[in-house]
Parts: sequence; C-alpha cells; structure tokens
Amino acid sequence: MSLLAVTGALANESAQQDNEEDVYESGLVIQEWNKDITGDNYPDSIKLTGVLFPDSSLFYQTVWADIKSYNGEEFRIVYESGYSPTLTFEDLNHDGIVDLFYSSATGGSGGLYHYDLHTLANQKLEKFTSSTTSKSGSKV
Ligand SMILES: [Ca+2]
Repeated sequence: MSLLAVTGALANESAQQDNEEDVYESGLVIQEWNKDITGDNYPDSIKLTGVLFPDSSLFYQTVWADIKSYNGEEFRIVYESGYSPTLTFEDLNHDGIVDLFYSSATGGSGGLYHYDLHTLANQKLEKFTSSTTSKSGSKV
C-alpha cells in the first residue's frame, strides 16, 4: 500500500468520525428533565434528543440521552430508533434511586416496542436490560 493510500484511508476514517459527531450536533431535544438519577440528592440534567428520519415528522432514526450529572460528569446513552421515544423515571431495581426506562414504538405491524433500562446510580452508567416486545409484554 502506498503512503498516499494510507493517508487517504486515515482521512476517510476521520471524516466518518466527524459525521458521527455531526449526528449528535444536529439533534432536537425531545424532552428534558431535572431529576436525581445518581442518588446524591441533587438534580441531574437529562435531555432525550433525537434526529428525525428525513421527510418524517414522527420517526426518529437516532435517539439518545445526554445526561449531565450535578457534579458535572457527562454521559450519553444511545437508544433504538423509533416512534414516540420517551423516558420514564422509576426505581425498578429498588435501590432507592430512580432508573431510566426508555421506550419507543417500532412502527411495525406487530405493534412492537423497544425498551431499555439503565441506571446511573453513584455516577456509574449500567444497562440492565434491552428488549423488543409487543405491547402485551411477550418477548419477540
Ligand atoms: Ca434504582
């Protein structure tokens, strides 16, 4: 491989990374909250953000949460694409600190939903579960 080819490949790679970064630059805030999700009793900032599919006003092709904890740490959770993405905050593992429960609709004929459950207790981002299920709760 010539040096020129190597340089070209590296340039492509960094262009790709720029594009990925751009996705997160162009997001629209879907909803935001101030809630203590780390357990220090101070509110953290959670912004559910997404990029709509071109020519669609409903389907988010990219969805993520930008989280800034009260002490200034930043976290990002990237979610499944879908319709009507939303987060709810419930203590589903019963440790006294609310968890982040994500859901979005796949929009398929089966009425399927994506679900993701994360915790940020003690500033540690952990994923519990991720699933795609029908509304009745049966796994697919
Ligand atoms: Ca919890």
